[in-house]
Amino acid sequence: MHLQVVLTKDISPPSEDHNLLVAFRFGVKPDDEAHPAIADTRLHPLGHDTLYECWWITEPVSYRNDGEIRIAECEDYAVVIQDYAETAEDDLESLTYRAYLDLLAAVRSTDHKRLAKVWNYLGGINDGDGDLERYRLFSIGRATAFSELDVFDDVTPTGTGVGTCLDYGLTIIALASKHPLDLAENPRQLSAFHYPRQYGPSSPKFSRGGVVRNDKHNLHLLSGTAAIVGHESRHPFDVGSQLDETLRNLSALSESVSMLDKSSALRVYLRNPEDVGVVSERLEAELKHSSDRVAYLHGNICRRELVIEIDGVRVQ
Ligand code: 3EB
Repeated sequence: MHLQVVLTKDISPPSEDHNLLVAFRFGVKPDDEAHPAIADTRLHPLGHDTLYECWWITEPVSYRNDGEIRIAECEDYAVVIQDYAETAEDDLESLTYRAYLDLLAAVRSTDHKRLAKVWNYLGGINDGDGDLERYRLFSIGRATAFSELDVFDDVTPTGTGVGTCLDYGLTIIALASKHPLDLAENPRQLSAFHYPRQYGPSSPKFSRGGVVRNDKHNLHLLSGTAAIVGHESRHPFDVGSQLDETLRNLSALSESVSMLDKSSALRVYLRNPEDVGVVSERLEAELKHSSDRVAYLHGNICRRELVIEIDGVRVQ
């Protein structure tokens, strides 16, 4: 396979022809870890000390730094990794705004101008009340940068926005491509970029799903998906019912971004680590494929009543 996305305990290529486009690390950094395309998500994997989601591609990949930003680039894709330390005193809105301006500049410096997916991991996502909640401040910073740089709703990339439980700080990992990107919205859900005012001064700028098409494979991208129908949260704090609703949302995304088969790699974010048993049992019965393609991660969801969110990719 030209591009392979695999979950492993260490970083070792499936063959000599494979190069690392990006590796998402969940958990503890091993002493011998050294590769320019590893992103520390600051999320802890449930049931493991360390887990990597590795994206291996049979193309040469070049790695460079642009200030604090890391860029990995190959024929078909570019990945941009940004990692900002932060304290409770810092202004998350302006940090996010500057991070996204830098992100878009970095993407535009590559051959891959189309932003396909952005994973956002931020500490203390639910800290602060009302419009001062950190997720809302983050959303304002991102929306302002997108608007200034003409990233309009019809080209808004797919996204994930999840809270890390360890520290404050903002980690942004972005995937861009020169290939066509077909974006999709979910008929069961209001587009996030149209969420009403009650969820914050700026709507969250992400598309629900998308497919990057090239002549070697199609890459299906799924945004973080939770138990939201229309724009409202369903089944507050009830993990079993939220899982069912989330799976209905995933199925309702068009066939083309359907994730539920054995060529997908999923991330399941759980607010309460003790839910991993019940969730993994139900999910794996539903998916009919083995657990080695699902990462269970301790993460907070952008609304306090939500306890589970799922995102993933599939290469076809
Ligand atoms: C939702 O549907 C859940 O702010 O980038 C999912 C995916 C969510 C991405 C983001 C937020 C984001 O609104 C939360």
